[in-house]
Amino acid sequence: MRTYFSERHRLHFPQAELFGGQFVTPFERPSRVEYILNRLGERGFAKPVDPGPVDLAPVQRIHDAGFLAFLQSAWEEWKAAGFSGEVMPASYPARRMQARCPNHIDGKVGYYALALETAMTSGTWEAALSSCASAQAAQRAVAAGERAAFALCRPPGHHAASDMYGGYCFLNNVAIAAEMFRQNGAARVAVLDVDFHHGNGTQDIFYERGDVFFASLHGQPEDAFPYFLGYADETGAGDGEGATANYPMAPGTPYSVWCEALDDAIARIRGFGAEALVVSLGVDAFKDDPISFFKLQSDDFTDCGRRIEKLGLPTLFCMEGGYAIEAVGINTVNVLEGFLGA
Ligand code: 5XA
Ligand code: ZN
Repeated sequence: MRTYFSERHRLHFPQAELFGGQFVTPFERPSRVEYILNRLGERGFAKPVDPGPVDLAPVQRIHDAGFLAFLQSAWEEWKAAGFSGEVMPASYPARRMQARCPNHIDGKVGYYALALETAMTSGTWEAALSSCASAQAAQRAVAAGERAAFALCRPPGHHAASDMYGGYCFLNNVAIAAEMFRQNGAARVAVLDVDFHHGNGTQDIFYERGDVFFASLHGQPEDAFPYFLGYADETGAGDGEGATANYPMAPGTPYSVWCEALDDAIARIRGFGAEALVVSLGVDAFKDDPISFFKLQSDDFTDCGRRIEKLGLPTLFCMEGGYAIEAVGINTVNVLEGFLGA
């Protein structure tokens, strides 16, 4: 299985994340990918391929034009406003307030952000584009006949909605790739999100579409980020009614329970008749993840990969979260090896 990866992810490295009332070094940091690359090398995977430039047309099909313009110019506008720190929201359109986009960058950031923790810096936009380019290059490889490919995306993408960023995500890589499969002729596509956190952005993008099935296994919203989406009774709307499946699970959930949800999601995807599969591959369901609360062991990720393979679909894996830094490489590669039958 080929890996697609851009060194330009390094352009995104904020110094601060707001966590527990303090500024800490972001959990989502460049060294995460070093652990994954090292593990891929140790296990004999081919050298990663640089994806080349992003194709903006599929990005524009998924994301709002005003949102893309905001991401592109946010850093310059922030500096021009006289701010010397990293781009962070401070004001939000809370309940019963106007949902109109302000002119001042301080207001715009609050308008487009869905969470406070995710800072932007001078290189964030370029890094987000390069992450998306990896997903696109991997998608093209699968669409051209490869059984599977791995996009080592950083920053991740599944929290980004058409017009919102946050949860470390700016562009929704899996949604863009799923849309590319549709444009390439797949009548039905499925997105399976196994990251610990609900893929609110992906769900929101496809909620009213009947051609893309979305399934997410995640920490229940009563207790876990992103808190405000991901309940089991969210099942899609309009043409998309029945094409969303949520599996919220409680603190302490072990693999025995988690994999029953996985099997159900897989059965639903099979029943949907998907012709291609995009996996939001986060490994923060791991027992030692510092910001999550499931209890998966490293070997469980191998079993997860095996079960996904049984679907028999052309499969694109896109990296999302996972912050138990020394295990992130092992757990990620375990999923890929399980899929490959190693
Ligand atoms: O999958 N999403 C994440 O890992 C980001 C969680 C951010 C929590 N503030
Ligand atoms: Zn996550």
